[in-house]
Amino acid sequence: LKENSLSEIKSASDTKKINDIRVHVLGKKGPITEVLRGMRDLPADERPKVGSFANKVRDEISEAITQRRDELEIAKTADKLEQEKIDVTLPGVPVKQGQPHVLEQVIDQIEKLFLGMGYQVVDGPEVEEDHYNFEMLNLPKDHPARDMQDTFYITNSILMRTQTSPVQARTMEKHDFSQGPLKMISPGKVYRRDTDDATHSHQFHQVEGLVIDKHITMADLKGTLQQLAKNLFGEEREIRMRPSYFPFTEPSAEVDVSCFKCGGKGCAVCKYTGWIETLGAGMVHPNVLKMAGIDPEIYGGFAFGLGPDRFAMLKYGVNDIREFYLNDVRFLEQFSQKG
Ligand code: FA5
Repeated sequence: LKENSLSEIKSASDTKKINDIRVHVLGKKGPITEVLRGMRDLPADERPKVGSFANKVRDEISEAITQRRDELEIAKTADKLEQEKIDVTLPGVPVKQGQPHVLEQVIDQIEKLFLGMGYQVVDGPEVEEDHYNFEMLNLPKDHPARDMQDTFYITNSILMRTQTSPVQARTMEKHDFSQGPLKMISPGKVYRRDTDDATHSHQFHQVEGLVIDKHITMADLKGTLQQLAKNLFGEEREIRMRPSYFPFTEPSAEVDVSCFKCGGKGCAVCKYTGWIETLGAGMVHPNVLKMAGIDPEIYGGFAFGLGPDRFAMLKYGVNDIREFYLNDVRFLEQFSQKG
């Protein structure tokens, strides 16, 4: 039995076979167990002899099994390593590297500029309450100016925000002026039931800006926006402010940026006037301050809301706002930051 088993173990070619042999020879119903079990029928003086012999055979077989199993495992691992060998000298497959979307790049640049001027960047919800999107901004229900921003309503009082201005309402409400003035910007997505065309999208971006302190004037607003235009579009750019109307600012202005060096691709968005409308702004309306719990006799400030999509069009001479949302890699790759 021993010789047979040992030679079978030696020639076993996989671990399953080894296991079969172990069960067959050493298992509960195997011959060795049988011998050991049968010992009670033997005369007492023969028991130790037979017992130690059977145990010795069992130990030898068991050791041979362990040894063979180890050999097979090692061979298997070596085989696997051989098969999975990697030739590190082969040329690699280049990994396609992504980059921030061009709108993200423009928003980043705006954030950096304002952070440098001591503003904080504040987030707000895109699914907003009518209360913050309109009412707190001096636009009560049925106010005709609501028509200026055709709205996606979810329920009577919940909507997709049409502007980033609700974030200023939310921030004003919470601000503690004993800690200093309020200076914030709030970038994010906004939604309107506008028909998509070359300069309008039903979902676009805005960056809200707000400063509230004592003695803030329209000159502070103009200086800030001039700084913004020059930082984004180049030192040679100018801005102009045209009287306008927003319910939450008084006076209000529409702000245009000059299309310097007309004749380049940028001219297409500038048409023939030499100016492009980029943002709305004004001095925060006393009603808006009051609703947020701020005394308009003491504090005042300016606010603006700009469209990074229009900024990006002007900066890079993109003629159609829809390009930003088609996600054609060939278009997006043109704005690689790799230099
Ligand atoms: C507003 O949304 C005001 N909340 C801005 C504001 C903030 C005024 C604070 C005063 C004080 P308006 O609807 O004009 O204003 O939009 C602001 C900017 O968003 C526009 O100048 C334009 O750049 C951009 N914009 C507006 N509608 C669209 C659209 N459908 N697609 C792309 N950009 C748009």
